[in-house]
Amino acid sequence: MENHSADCIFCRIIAGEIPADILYRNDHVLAFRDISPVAPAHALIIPLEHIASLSDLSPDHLHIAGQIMLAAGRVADILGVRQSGYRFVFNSGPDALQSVFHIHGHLLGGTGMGWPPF
Ligand code: DGP
Repeated sequence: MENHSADCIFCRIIAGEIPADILYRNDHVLAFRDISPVAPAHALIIPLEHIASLSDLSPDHLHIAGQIMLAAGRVADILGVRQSGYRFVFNSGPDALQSVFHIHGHLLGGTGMGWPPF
């Protein structure tokens, strides 16, 4: 697998070494339900390539970044929240409480939300 990190939990989900409730997969991204959901619909969308955080994206990753954004609408459809609305959030670094260092967008929906988130 391209740029697989053996000690990354999300790379291990991609490799099928750790079970997950998979919602969607294509040649570029994987989407699965968050193990600790904070909304009725809570999925994570990750690139198959190991990239630690948003801050590590380079222009070489433009295609991957686009694939992640495109997948959001597809996953929202699968979760039944495309019409009602959803939020797509990336935590990057300590202030944002990023805990898994493989880029993941949190797709959150199925309930009304507040703003700002702090
Ligand atoms: P963040 O704080 O943005 O890095 O969010 C990481 C998310 O990953 C957190 O909401 C919980 C989720 N998570 C961590 N380990 C696993 C796992 O093994 N399986 C699944 N499905 N989700 C996980």
